[in-house]
Formats: sequence, structure tokens, C-alpha cells
Amino acid sequence: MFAAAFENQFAADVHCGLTRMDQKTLPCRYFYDDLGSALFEAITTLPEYGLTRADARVLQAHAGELMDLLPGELIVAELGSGTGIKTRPILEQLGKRQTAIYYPIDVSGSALAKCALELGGRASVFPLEMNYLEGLRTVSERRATGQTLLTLFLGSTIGNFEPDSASDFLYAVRQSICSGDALLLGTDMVKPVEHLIAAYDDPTGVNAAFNLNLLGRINRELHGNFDLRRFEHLIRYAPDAQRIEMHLRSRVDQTVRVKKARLVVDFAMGETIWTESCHKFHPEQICEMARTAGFHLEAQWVDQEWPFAESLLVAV
Ligand code: AVJ
Repeated sequence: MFAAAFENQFAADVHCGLTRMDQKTLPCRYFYDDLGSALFEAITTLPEYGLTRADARVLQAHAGELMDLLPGELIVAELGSGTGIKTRPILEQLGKRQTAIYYPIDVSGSALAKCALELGGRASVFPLEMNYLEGLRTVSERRATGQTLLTLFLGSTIGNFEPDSASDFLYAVRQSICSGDALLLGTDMVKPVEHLIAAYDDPTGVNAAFNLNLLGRINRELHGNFDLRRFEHLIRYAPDAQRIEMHLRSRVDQTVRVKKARLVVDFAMGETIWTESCHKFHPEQICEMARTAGFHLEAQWVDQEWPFAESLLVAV
């Protein structure tokens, strides 16, 4: 009902987040328009941002072991595949014993198109431009008898969820698959704070551009009049919550109008918009999250250079 009052969910979510009385917020899923996806690709190449390279190293090094732990015929689904570059070693290993069947699921059509191009030679690729759970249920329904479903949730995207929502999400994934199916979960681990701050507030300013682009997207798609130069990128680390917080801080007292969200909103100098949470994990927390969601932790591989874990969870 609420969304119907606006021309789309984006407008409704912007209205909701910017009219909050306490802390203004904007959902991080709106970072990924074409410019945002390109800026994120650039972030993954930053010397300070080791997460994506660590994820790729673990997958490259352990794809063979992973396949050995999942005998029988497999189909592979990936939540938030993006361009799918990191998934290649898994499909190559699977391709040694069967035709690899791969369902990348993503909200970004442009990323899915690149993914199909990137991996089309190594697998039968069936892109699904859907939200994660809708896509997973679709794949689970399409499987043939005797096929095991391996779901990939890489890159520590799980870190964007607040802890309760992360558990709820893993539980919903569990409910969408069958006993014996598997989930490969990528999680960035707790590490020295200065490494995290440098990764999310890089001196080149790419994270800042990625963050500010959210206001640019609102201007482009919702006819806002944000002056991006009147906001600045701000990173905080909340040790108790093991969380990096990304904010946009207002440099001045100002009023912004967002026509398609039927919004006129005041910002005080120093006031922030909270745009993203990036939670970091300890190994035992992953084990506990798995158990409460109905999974057994079968194996875990951790990168030594940049602490990042891939955990193989099997549905009980
Ligand atoms: C894509 C969510 C894993 O949290 O590190 C990168 C997004 N935000 N720089 C992350 C991100 C700022 C990234 N994830």
C-alpha cells in the first residue's frame, strides 16, 4: 500500500529513510545502478580493499576440495552474483565431472549480462533478475530429481544485514532448499580497525564516490536536487557490533527536495544519512549462525593475508 503511493519502491524507501526522526537512512541496495556497479568494481581493485581478492584466493585454492565434499550431480545458484568473476574456479572444477549448470541471481541486469558473457563458455548459464529468495525458490523448483543444489553467497554481502536479519535471512534460505543441499557463505572477518577504515575510506576517494553516487542516483531517477558537494563521506567503526558504518554527512544546514518521493527534507550541519553497515565476523559466530538456521558447518577456509572465510554449510 505504502509503495503504491509512490511511483516506485525506490521513491518509497527514500521517503521512509529520510523522514526518520532519529537517524536518517538510505538502503545500501540502491548503490548498484550502472555507475555504482562500476565504482564498486573499482573499489575491488583498491590496494586498501583486500576483501574481494581474499575471497577469490580462497575460492581458487579450495574449489577442488569443495567439489570433493559435494559428490553427485550439482546445480549451482549464486545470490548477488554481480559479474560472477569469482565463481569461475568453482564452475571449472564442476565442469571436470559434469556440465556445470549455473543460475546467477542479481537485481542488476547489466551485471547479469556481463556474468553470462564471462561464464557462458564454462557453464550453462541461466540468469535470474530477481531478489535473492525469489530467485532461489525458482532454482529449487527447477532442479531435476537427484540433483543437489549448491547456493553461493560470496563477498561478505551477508555483512550488510543487521545480526537478527542475517539469521532470519539464513533461515529463509534454509527453508527454500532441501536437506543435503549446501550453502557456501563468504564472510569478512574481524581485523585491525585501521585496515578496515582504510578499506572503506580509501585515499583515492573511490568509496566516497560510491557512497555519494547514491545521492546522484536520487537526483537522476527521483528528481532530487542534492548538491553532492554539500555532503561528505564518513566512516565509523562500532567495535561492540563489529561493524563498519558508512554515512553521508551534511557540511551545512540545508534543505533538499526529492520530487518523486514528494519530499522536502532539512539537514542540519553535521547531521548524517546512514547508508551502509558492513559487519565483520569471528569464526565461531558463523558456526552459531549456521546451527540456528538449520545448517551444519561442513568445512571452513580462511585467507591468511586478509582474514576472510568461506564456510560450507550443509542443510540438516
Ligand atoms: C559488497 C557489501 C561486500 O561491504 O565491503 C564496499 C560493499 N561498501 N565499499 C562491503 C562496499 C563500501 C561491500 N559488499
